[in-house]
Amino acid sequence: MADVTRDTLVSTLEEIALLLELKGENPFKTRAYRKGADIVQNFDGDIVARAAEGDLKGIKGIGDALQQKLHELASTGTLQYYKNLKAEFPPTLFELFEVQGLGPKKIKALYDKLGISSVAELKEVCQGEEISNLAGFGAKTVEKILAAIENREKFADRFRLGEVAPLAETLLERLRDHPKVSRSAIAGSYRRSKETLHDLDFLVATTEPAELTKFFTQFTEVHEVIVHGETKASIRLENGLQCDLRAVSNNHFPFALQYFTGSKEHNVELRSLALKKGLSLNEYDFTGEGDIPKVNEEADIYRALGMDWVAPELRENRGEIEAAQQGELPGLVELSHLKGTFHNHTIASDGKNTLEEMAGAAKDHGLQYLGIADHSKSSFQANGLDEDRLIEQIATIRKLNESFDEFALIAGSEVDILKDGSLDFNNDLLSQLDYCVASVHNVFNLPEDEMTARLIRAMENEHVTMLGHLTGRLLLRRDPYAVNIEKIIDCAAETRTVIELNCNPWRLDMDWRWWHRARDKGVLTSINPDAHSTDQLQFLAYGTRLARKGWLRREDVVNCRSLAGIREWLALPKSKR
Ligand code: DGT
Ligand code: CA
Ligand code: CA
Ligand code: ZN
Repeated sequence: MADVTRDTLVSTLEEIALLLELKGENPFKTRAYRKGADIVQNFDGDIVARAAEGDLKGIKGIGDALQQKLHELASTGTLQYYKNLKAEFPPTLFELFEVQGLGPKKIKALYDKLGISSVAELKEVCQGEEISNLAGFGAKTVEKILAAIENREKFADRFRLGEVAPLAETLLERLRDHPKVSRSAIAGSYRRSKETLHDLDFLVATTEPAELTKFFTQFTEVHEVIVHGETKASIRLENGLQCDLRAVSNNHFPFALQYFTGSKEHNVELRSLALKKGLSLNEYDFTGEGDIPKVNEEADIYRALGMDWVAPELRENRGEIEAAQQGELPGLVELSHLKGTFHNHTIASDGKNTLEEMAGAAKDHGLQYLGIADHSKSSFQANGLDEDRLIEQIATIRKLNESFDEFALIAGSEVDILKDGSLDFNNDLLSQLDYCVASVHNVFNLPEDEMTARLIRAMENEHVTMLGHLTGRLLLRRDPYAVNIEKIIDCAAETRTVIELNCNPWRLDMDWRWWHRARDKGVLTSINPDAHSTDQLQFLAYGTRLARKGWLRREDVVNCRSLAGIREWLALPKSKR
């Protein structure tokens, strides 16, 4: 039986609602499913267990029909009603739901009036004349749909780091545990901690390569074997992710690891350095006329070329080679350096856990403090707090803090930056907080200079400690909004505003490519999980990987300070930070 989670229940109910809508069923019925999905999503308690046990009586908004369906789904892993409903439509129809900006109403019109049931058909019809006769499909809409399709194609077969990491580590462990494997690694963009990846590059050192490639192609997650050779295999997993395996001898392993870690640009530089020393470097060996350096591990290769070992995150040919030759690589921040974190949500706005639960989880992560930053009132879709609720939350936090030993919650807010750059709360209220994260949550489509001015105005406020998710991007889904990042960095340096590194794997915002420049201007960051549940404190690991990729050191990351240190820092006027 497939694992049923809260997400399974929610997405099944939502899909049923869509399908009923497509069938033209009575709106009350569709609404009941949508509402049910919402209730399940926000239910405070183990809804999956209760559904499995058939114990859903008395939950407001979930009637008998829904109760039965949730019970069937949670206890058996499938739902016959949903299967039958789905079978009434062509399977490619479901692709349409993935096109941004295409809601159920439009999908229904396309399906009913033009018989469109796949993205390919949609693209074709959008490029023709016929569609302009359809109500609701003006030139602008059609243009947007085409752009969304293009986006979808552009992002096809790329995956977010956070989306593949748990699976990647599971598969690596399986290879590592194989009795014939002496060394193993995931190389490629994964090892370099790119925010999105095309495929995973596994590497093992073994005396039995053929046995290992066979083992690999027989993983239960395999959907398709693309290549199966003696020393090399490629598989596609059920989720569409391609994984390559190369099986090499123990002697070749350091060379293969170095080569397949990339980046290509970094390797090109390295090979030309080798040539200057009369050495030829490839994925197996050094070769050449004179003395051949002895290599047991990757660092020996770098040493032989007269440079320090380069952390994989930095291998993008963005200055790391020169720094390594001069012994000037940065000492990069590590997860264990983080002593606390800011920007976390609770049930007061759109989080799933209470203040106490979030504090407990932060302690479990070894943190000394946790900044709470629930949404502000303009983010009504996220149940943002108004002035009274925020004042009450501050008092609750102060009270709770009396019960903690060597741990503290820090009272903040994620304050909306309004369209004109003013903030959702007045300075009087902001001054009662320990800190504040300021973020944009609406009106994304301003021209670049207006958006930049909007953010700058917010940063100029004495009470704005840090800027949240700078560009609003959602990786592989929503492009960043137009903003002049160079100007934002300059303003952050001048106003002593921290720019957060939002660790949510969908965001990883500000982008890693900007951090080196920011840090050289003295801008500080805070590695923030934007946690909406206790589980999401795990995101700190992704944020740390991306901070390293951005050349950041412990001293550049404000939440590496101890509780005492951060209190002192927060007490300073902004200009002194
Ligand atoms: P991606 O697209 O996210 O999979 O990125 P990578 O960097 O993992 O790229 P991939 O999987 O094609 O190759 C892994 C590494 O192998 C790459 O970073 C450098 C090395 N490599 C692959 N093909 C070539 C090549 O044609 N020339 C050189 N110099 N290196 C290569
Ligand atoms: Ca790769
Ligand atoms: Ca590859
Ligand atoms: Zn936010």
